[in-house]
Amino acid sequence: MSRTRDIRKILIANRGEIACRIIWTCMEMGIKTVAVHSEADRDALHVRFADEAICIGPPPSAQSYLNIPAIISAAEITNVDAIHPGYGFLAESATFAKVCEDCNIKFIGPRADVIAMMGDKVEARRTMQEAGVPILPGSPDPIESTGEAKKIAREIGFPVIIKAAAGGGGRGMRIVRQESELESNLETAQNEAVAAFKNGAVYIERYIERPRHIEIQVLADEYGNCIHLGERECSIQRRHQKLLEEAPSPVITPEQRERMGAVAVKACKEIGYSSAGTFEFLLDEDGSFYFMEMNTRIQVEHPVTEMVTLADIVRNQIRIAAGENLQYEQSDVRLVGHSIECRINAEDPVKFTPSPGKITAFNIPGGPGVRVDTAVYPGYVVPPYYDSMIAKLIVHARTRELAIHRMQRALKMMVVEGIKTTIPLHQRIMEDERFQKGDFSTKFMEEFQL
Ligand code: MV4
Repeated sequence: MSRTRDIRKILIANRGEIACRIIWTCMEMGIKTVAVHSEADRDALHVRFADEAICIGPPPSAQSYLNIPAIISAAEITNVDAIHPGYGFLAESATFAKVCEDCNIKFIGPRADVIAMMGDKVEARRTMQEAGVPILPGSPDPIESTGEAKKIAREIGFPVIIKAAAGGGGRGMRIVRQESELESNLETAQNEAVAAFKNGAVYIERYIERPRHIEIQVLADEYGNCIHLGERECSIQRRHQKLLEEAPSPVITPEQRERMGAVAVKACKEIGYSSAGTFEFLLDEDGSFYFMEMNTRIQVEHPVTEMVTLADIVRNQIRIAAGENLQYEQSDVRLVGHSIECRINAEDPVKFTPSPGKITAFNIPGGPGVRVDTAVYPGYVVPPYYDSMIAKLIVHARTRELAIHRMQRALKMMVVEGIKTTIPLHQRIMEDERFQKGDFSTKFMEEFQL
């Protein structure tokens, strides 16, 4: 077994449940941890459980969790070997990955140039096509003129979707159903892209009306070894925020899984991908799948994959970052049972508006097949500055039906008082007939009434 660098101490450039999740694995691996925190997070659990903690700035994330000089200074002062970025914040900043590299601190993730390539959706599409990944018919380059947009839209046929090259996660998209609407939508999309990303480049794709969002988890080491850990079904979302995820997808057959997994693994090898990563696909009603985006970080919903594979994805990220070889081959990966994750947000479940404040009572469900990833506790005050997710409730059972039943009882025993949460919404989804049958698309929540 090779190992090119020792990782004895890791700085976690994040907060909340994912910071605690990373600390769990570091503790199990005998790796020391450094927490960084804003002035609003002095009483946060990641600060309490890390071996050392450093305040990096005022509450707004632009001055703390996104403050590269402050984070690098904390890393230098504490003499860490590596930085784990978690998700969000700097996790997909090619600049941050490059700064870490230049400072001789291992960034736990893929190379900076790979992050940058995947961040440009036009370049990612081209790279994936060259690697043999199916993509939707569309423009090979950013659209330069209305005439060009019309020509391409006629070739692929309406409806089409205009997306920002620097976008992702659903921001700055326009659906166009007929040619007469193309010019105005193109202009709006370009203006929105400039405003949101300071980059007006947009491209066009065929629009799929009722897709499912299926993503494949991969693990790749620095020596070209790569495996996939199956798929996650992420179609149940609202305003491009996922609400719940499951593994496996109720509609993916073993053959389909093998096809999607093989495509993702081949692409990773061709681009020199290393670390954990996720390929997002749109699945059409006829079973065709198309590349949408690649996420070069650990994701919020990684626990459902951990439950059905028994893999620890954070442990694998750390081992890969230490220059170790992947520990298993594809034939070692076995999916067992079914897992569902409900994201518990401090939000009004009807209006989806934030509901920060003091948690007066808090109970975590237990029992077989129940996992809760959280960083809150009774008396904790949810600050208004960050993402509203306060916990992830994850269950595992032998079948999907049993997993739904287990989630229903776990939701009843998950008590959060003092603030509003999305728990009642999840209870309603678990009771929904179409959800129970696995008969849904990304449009599920538009048709759902609480
Ligand atoms: C699409 C699409 C249909 N056709 N692209 C939304 C997030 C961003 N990553 C891309 N998105 C979509 N792209 C084509 N060609 C539908 C969506 C979409 C969606 C995708 C996944 C999960 C939820 C979604 C909700 C609305 C639209």
